[in-house]
Amino acid sequence: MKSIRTTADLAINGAPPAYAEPLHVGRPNIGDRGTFLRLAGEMFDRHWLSNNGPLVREFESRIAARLGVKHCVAMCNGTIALEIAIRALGLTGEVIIPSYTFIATAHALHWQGITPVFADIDPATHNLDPEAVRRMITPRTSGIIGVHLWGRAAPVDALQVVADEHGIQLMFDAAHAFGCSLQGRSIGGFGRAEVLSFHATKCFNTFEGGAVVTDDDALAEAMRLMRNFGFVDFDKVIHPGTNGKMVEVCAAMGLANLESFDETIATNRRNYLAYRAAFAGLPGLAVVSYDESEQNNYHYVVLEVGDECPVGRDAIVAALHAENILARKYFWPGCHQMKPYRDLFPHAGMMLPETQRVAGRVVVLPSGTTLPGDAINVIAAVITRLCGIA
Ligand code: T4K
Repeated sequence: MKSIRTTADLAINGAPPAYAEPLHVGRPNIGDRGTFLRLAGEMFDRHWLSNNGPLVREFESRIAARLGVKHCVAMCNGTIALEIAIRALGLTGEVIIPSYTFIATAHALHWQGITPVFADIDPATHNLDPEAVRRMITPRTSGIIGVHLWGRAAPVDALQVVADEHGIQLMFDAAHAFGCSLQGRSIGGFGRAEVLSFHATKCFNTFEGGAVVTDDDALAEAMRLMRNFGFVDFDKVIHPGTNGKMVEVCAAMGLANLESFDETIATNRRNYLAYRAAFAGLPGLAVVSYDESEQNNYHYVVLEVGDECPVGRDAIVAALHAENILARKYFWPGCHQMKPYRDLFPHAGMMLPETQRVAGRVVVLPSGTTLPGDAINVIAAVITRLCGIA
């Protein structure tokens, strides 16, 4: 086991950190290189690199089959996929989202002149609280975007009730939730549409990439048009659009990574269980749990630092960073505190007490297939020594 110092020791002794190379949250999982290189070679032979090529089409049908949905519309990244889904659903005015999410959820609305209205979360799940959503509805509200944070399902049924009561749309940002389920059903088939991210840092990646999945034929058709400038034929555009296309080399990466995805999940689960065991019974420290009766991708190992912990979240992050362990404060300070939205809603925090509390106590720890064998013990030792409980 590596020798662990406190940040104070480091400052005094100038000792080197526990790891010479940083340990990252979101270090990419890279599947079988042989499969990827074979597919990339075939792509070069075909001289077909983008624009709905055969690899993208195969990738889309494999994702749709895995999730049990009718349509997968692959895109260049999750943010553009969100924007296209939002536009295809005809959302306007105000849309309710959590503030406790990655900034892309808010930006995808704001970028299109739609106001993101932030509703508070349930501190037990970190997901939207349906009653808080209900409180934020106004005559301008056209929809709700639930986020399955950490891959744990948002309260789909309760949000659908709220949406139906008000005749507004419901879709999901499922960027974290590829490979996860709710009541045995794959995430991907809920609401009018769900948006996936296949960014390099996600448990399953296509370098950059994303997709909208849906059972709605007309919606899928509209999104296929929108991601390719509205073209239906040479010289014929029938819809406003943008360039949201996934390229062939990204689909090749996705097809290669799909082959090892179940192994990736198994590794993530082992890491998650080892972290849970390492922090079990320690005052004020809890690894957020995944429901073992569901499918989970176990990608995010989320440590909550409660009031009973002798040191605060920020001190823990600083101690880990001093050891070159780049733990993250996702999604602090909440979208509502980021400049574009703080300027729009300077007093939003008054409506978001749980968001502010949770955002101040969460630290996401490194995991994934590249995690060194000793890392979980080292990380636990840094934290427990800092807390004076080791
Ligand atoms: N909705 C939600 C709920 C999301 O979480 C996201 C993305 C989206 C929508 C939008 O989907 P995309 O448009 O991105 O497909 C990272 C990712 O860039 C972002 O995709 C992700 N969420 C978010 C949770 O994490 P940052 O700002 O933390 O990225 P960055 O550059 O700090 O990288 C994270 C860590 O990964 C670093 O420690 C470095 C390491 N890393 C990164 C890359 C790209 C590597 O080791 N290798 C790499 O190739 O946002």
